[in-house]
Amino acid sequence: MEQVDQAVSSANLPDRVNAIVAQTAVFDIHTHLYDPAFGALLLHGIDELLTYHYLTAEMFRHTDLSYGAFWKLPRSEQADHIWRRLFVDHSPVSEACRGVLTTLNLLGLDTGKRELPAIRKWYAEQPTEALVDRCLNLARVEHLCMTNSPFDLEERRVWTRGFHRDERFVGSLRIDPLILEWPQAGSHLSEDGYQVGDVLDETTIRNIRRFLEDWSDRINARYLMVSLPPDFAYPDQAASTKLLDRAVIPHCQENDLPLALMIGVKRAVNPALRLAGDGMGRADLNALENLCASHPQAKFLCTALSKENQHELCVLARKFPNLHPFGCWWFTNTPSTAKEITKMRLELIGLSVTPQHSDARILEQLIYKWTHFREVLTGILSEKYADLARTGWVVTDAEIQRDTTELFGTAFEHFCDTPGPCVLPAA
Ligand code: RAT
Ligand code: ZN
Repeated sequence: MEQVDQAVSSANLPDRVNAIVAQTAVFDIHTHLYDPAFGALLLHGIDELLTYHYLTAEMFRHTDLSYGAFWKLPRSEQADHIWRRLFVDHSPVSEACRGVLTTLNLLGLDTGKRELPAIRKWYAEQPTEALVDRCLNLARVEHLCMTNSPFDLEERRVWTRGFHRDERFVGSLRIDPLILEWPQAGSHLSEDGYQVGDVLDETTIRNIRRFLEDWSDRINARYLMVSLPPDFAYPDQAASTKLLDRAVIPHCQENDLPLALMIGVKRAVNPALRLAGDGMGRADLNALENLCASHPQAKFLCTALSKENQHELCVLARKFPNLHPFGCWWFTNTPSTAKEITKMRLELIGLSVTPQHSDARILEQLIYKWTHFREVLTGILSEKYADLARTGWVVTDAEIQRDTTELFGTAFEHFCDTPGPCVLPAA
């Protein structure tokens, strides 16, 4: 009798898992979206969706237009061009194209008619605030992290002016220029009133730390973040090692903030493509291993851009509890690769991971990025629970809910909120 019950409960596992995964609220831990108070910095609308840099790069594989001629076009004509080349001349099967259609479809628009003017007309009638609510509700995103750069003048102006915060939009402090472009980045700090010199002496380090303190406070940062090239090395003779060891990591530890590392991006491989021109490479994760080992009381979030780095990243996470892998980043955010990576992570480190972030740059992308990932996760969890059921371990709905909640945000929050995960008594 017990045997039969187990067979029944594992037979409808995909439906039970789907019902739970589809409804569970998400904390999206890395996006490029902004609190609506930032006005035009929060991108939305069909022209932004169609000119997303993932789509722009794909379009240039199908056009006779020169880079220069394309960039001179007004945004709506760029969007028309991408629509014609990627959606009309060919079936839109790529993940970024499909994403536009999933998004429009879930917003209630008729994609079957293939009429861009009708879509534009609908958009013109949507107040931004209502669109924000609608997108977050459809994506079931409860909170999301912005990417906040004190090196961006437009953004800096809004923070300095001050505004009433929308609690759904959480701050994160992005510091790429500080780590990767020292001493040039120093000019931003000087303009901001922090006296720094090219040489990283005591005074300069003290002022960099004040800068980090002030900005972490101002934006109420959940973590600090930097994206790194594949050849990033640590420790190293470069300024980055000194900056990490003497300013960034001590600041993170003192304030109990994780440092998020996004490893593997080669910026401007084809500069003519502008934002779409970044590439990637397989990184040397010895740098990450050295960071985790030499700063056991610091906390590192990490995502890797190369598919080839994913296994090493998981193995490192097994060795270092102060390392929390997250997200299928950028070129790895396609259903087949996200499936492979997520499955491997669950198999190697169980549920102590945040398997996805959206990286949405345009508000409505939250809808497709989360819809598509929920499909991937449903398949993987169903398979894993079915494997367990065959051993006699049948999961309850409450347990499926607990696990999904963990993957969609509480594992991340727990990692952020647990002080010094490695402060273990010596054996
Ligand atoms: O995914 C992207 O949109 C990339 O352009 C990058 O923004 C990347 O996610 C990053 O944060 O550096
Ligand atoms: Zn990003």
